[in-house]
Amino acid sequence: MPRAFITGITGQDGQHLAEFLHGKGYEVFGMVKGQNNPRMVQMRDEFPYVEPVPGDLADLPSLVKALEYTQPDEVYNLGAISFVALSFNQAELTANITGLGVLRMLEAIRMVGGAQNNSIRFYQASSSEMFGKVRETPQTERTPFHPRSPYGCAKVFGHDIVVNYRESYDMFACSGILFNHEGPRRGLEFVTRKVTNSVARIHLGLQQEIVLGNLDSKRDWGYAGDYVKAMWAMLQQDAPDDYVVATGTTYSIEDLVRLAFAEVGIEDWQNYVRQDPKFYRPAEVDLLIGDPTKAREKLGWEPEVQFPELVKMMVANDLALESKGR
Ligand code: GDR
Repeated sequence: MPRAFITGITGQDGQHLAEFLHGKGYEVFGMVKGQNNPRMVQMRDEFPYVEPVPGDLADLPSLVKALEYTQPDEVYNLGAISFVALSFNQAELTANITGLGVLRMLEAIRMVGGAQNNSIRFYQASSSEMFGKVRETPQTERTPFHPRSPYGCAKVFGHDIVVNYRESYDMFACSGILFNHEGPRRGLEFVTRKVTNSVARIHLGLQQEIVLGNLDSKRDWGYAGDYVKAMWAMLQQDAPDDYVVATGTTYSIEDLVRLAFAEVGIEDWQNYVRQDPKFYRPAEVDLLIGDPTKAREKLGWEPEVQFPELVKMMVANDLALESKGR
């Protein structure tokens, strides 16, 4: 039975990946930080097959202990401060967890012996936020980075240190440059879920309006359930490499809002949306659109869910949740 160790297990991607790997016959271990972590209760109920293991990306000895205990074949580093807006307020914490956390995990793998014989395969969750103020469109694995937030800067460090450890120590370490990926498990702080949940609540008479920031930025949005399959596929190749994972299409926040309201039969969405500068970011990423050619050709990976279908799925889920009082 192959063994997988996942950081960020309680997040959206951790949940999808745990489910996917369990379906493939893996023994799944999930790193859980903090004492009495409230998300653990939900995890135990929904994913009883995941064994929780204590650890923290800020604490190298805890990572070493976790690897010694779990003896994994594959490590997926999904743990991070992942909310871009928060990273402007907690820049140092973001650099420590989202950036240095990657270095600590790589060091932990070397310490428990994985580097010498390539026995532990490592996946790093890199991000399209690294492209930031994009140098070319669409973005590929060769597009230079120009991050626009402390989060993006930390992810660039994480990405670069993975390449460096791969080249320096011959580690089987891969980065997936994942563009935005969403779904019913997305946290309410991210714009897709914020919109679909608010639309459901407005439809049910539980809320009057949605307050948003910039409606003009464009994102390449896919379904998280599709994207975790690419993570796994990267670690099954003969050689480690980096891959862009995206749909190759882009939509604005305004498109998202229009599509979501249309799901509940509201066309005059402008009457329900207010913009507030507090949701604007000090520096914005205006346009993201990825070129997933390499992932398609080398991994045989293709997104199955396109954006309109994704919005439909998320609104339907939020309608079901909100109508039974969550
Ligand atoms: P992003 O996702 O920053 O792209 O990073 P998010 O959903 O937070 O923002 C997307 C865009 O929407 C605009 N926006 C708002 N965003 C939020 N959260 N709330 C609002 O009210 C709002 N109004 C407008 C933002 O300005 C932005 O342009 C996500 C995260 O999951 C990262 O961790 C990941 O690396 C990348 O996707 C790929």
